[in-house]
Amino acid sequence: RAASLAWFADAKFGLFMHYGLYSLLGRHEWVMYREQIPVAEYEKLAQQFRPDRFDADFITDLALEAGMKYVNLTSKHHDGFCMFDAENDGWNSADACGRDLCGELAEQCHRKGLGCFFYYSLFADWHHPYFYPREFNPIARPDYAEQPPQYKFQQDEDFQHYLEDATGQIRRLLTNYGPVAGIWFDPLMGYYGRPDLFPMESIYQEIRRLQPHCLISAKQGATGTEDFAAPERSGHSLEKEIAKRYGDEAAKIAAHAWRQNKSKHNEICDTMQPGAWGYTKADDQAHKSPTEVRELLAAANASNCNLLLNTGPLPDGSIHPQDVETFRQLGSG
Ligand code: FUL
Repeated sequence: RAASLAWFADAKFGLFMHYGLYSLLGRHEWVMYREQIPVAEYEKLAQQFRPDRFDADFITDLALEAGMKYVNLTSKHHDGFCMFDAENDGWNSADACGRDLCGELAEQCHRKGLGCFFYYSLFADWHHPYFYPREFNPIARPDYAEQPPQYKFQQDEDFQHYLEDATGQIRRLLTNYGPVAGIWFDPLMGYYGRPDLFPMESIYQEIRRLQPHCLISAKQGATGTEDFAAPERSGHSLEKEIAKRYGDEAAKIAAHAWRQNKSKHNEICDTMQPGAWGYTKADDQAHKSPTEVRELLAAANASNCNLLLNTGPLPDGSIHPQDVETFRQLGSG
């Protein structure tokens, strides 16, 4: 892994993309949760998913033009919908529209020498029947007035069904798409509700067994044994917030992980649209400018971090025209 870590420390700049069913609604990637959209209704979005203008060749050219060295796509966000052939009862892009978007991106990355990372929402899944309930952590499920019939978790053992499926999907990402530069777990807050339910070390071991070069991150860190931390916007610990929400025990775990991780070569993630990672119509005018991006990049690099800069593709998978323009200008000086 030493070579991967050295490569990562040199890379400085990467492209992040939040693309999924939520993009169709254009109201933030947490739209299912925020608006308490019933599971059955949200599922209908899969039939409307037409990523006709998701063009991995174009995206990877654009990343190169901007001076980026890697690309990270949401292989599964909190709605549980997979952007690859996940073999999970149809809840994925391959079944929905015959496109394996992670595969398409991986192929272009490999062709052009870009690192290929996959974001994976391990600590929240609003669709899987056996993810844990809100009582453990309010972000685990939308706050529906009544428990939807699709949600089946009753006791801790049930979580195994979720873990088996999630680890199966991670294994698939690591065996079906060539060399993966890194797996990026999220949302860290989901971990602190019940950290005991997640066998992180064995998941990390399995990743390293399958692809020894693959880097691992879980935001500020779940165990502290991640290869790098990737806090949002500024390199800080979440300890106080975690203490407030989940108590002192959780804060201790967070503090330990952050102590282990903070001196590594890390990554700061930020997004072109203020306040959102997935395409959000309301913020259409307010994307970051090339000057702002240059400042963020310089600040991140000066603090021993890469910048992972997010764009939220439009419903059809095309990159927002303002961001295309900005990324091109970055490359031209
Ligand atoms: C957070 C998520 O909840 C956001 O939706 C986004 O993916 C951001 C990068 O991480 O934890």
